[in-house]
Amino acid sequence: MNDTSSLHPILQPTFETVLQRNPGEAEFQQAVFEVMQSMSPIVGTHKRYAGRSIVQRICEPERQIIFRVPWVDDKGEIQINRGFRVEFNSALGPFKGGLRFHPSVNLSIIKFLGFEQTFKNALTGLPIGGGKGGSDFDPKGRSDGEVMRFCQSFMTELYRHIGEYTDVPAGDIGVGGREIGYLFGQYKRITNRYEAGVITGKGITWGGSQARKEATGYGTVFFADEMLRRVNDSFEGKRVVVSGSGNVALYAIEKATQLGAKVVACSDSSGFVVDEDGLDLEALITLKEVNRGRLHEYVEGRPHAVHTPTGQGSSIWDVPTDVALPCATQNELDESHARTLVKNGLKLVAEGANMPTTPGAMALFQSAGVLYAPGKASNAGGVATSALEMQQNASRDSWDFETTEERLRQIMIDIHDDVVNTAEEFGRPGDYVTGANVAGFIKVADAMLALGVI
Ligand code: NDP
Ligand code: 2IT
Repeated sequence: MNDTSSLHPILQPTFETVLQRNPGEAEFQQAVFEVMQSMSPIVGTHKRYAGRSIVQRICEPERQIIFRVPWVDDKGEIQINRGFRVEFNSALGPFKGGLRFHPSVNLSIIKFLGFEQTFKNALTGLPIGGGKGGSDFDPKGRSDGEVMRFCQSFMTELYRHIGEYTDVPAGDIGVGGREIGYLFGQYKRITNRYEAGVITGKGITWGGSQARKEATGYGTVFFADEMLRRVNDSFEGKRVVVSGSGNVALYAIEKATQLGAKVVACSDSSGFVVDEDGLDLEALITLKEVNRGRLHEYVEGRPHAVHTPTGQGSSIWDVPTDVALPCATQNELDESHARTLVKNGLKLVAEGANMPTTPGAMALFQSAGVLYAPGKASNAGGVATSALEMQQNASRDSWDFETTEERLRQIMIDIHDDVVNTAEEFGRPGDYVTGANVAGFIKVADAMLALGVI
């Protein structure tokens, strides 16, 4: 899959070393290969980024922590999970990135996420390094008490590694406001410090930021809106399909609808829903956020809505659409999905999730002339607003929703312009993948070069 011969000769041995050092870590290797492909056209001409082992150093996490998380379930039985925190790069600021609780979590997934996060955070222009963590704990079907006991045990180990100036976690898949509350509560209890800036995604009344919950989904749509504006188009009247129905998906649906689009489909791991009337966001939020329900319940009492369970030969990407916003998980949109989407008239893809598009699908979109934005640019609004939460915590201030949303919108416009200008400067106009990877890489590499051999 990762054809080393397509890389610049300077990068080939570097990538071989990554393969040898990280055997079997398919997701991590995939993420590194994509960045090296983008760097290939420039390492020959920009010698600064070819020497001093800068690419090798960027591919090696600063620190990787793996720990046992024992906890007691409601039946009184002891459960053991595995916890991770990969502190990838702190050249630009404290390690920053979410925690994912999902049964699929392993070291490869956390490393790919931490690697991507490093460039994403650089693109925000805010002083945050990159990291990621999580556990193979599955919150589905667990009671509030079980989730709390798990979070308390997880933080009992994690607390010694994090801090306002060291490493600042947040949410990701399976980690929302409830989990952040339990994690912060335990941190506060162990350390005897109300150190609000140690974690982001907090509740509004205890140090959280307005618009953080909405930020990733809103930011993805703001970014896509800029892509459309660049080609004299807009969301007005567009058909939109959003995969997932979690935090990122729900607020992408909201903002796209506010901008005049009709969002006709969303999904979870059990299936997808199509509602030709346009999805009813209020009902979705009640179902998913308040009741923690499953998506198939949405169609009850809605004659125009259809639910298709997973495993029946079709997927959400069979639904014809102008705009696709993948907001569920990595590698959820493959080459055959991409072919169907293009055949059905797709114009734009902006990733709300991290690496949801496989390399084959990405290549197909680019060759078909579909506007395509990689997650490290288009979903950066979540972590950017986390950095705004840190700013508010540091100044013991809190901003109103409109101010915070406007800051977020401006950050997404700035990232968009930075990515577009970088792609143009490096001879790939309109190529958001090259633009994002090169612009992010340069910011991290320049800081590392200035800081000596770190
Ligand atoms: P949530 O846990 O809130 O929602 C995840 C959604 O994706 C659910 O609908 C879930 O369905 C679905 N999903 C998860 N795993 C799979 C899978 N293996 N197959 C099919 N569907 C799946 O997470 P978020 O919305 O926070 O995260 C979604 C994506 O966005 C992730 O890639 C995350 O890394 C990325 N992201 C999140 C940010 C944030 O601020 N939260 C910021 C930037 C990126 P089900 O309920 O059935 O599991
Ligand atoms: O992937 C991501 O950018 C996130 N899960 C958000 C990270 C954060 O620190 O807000």
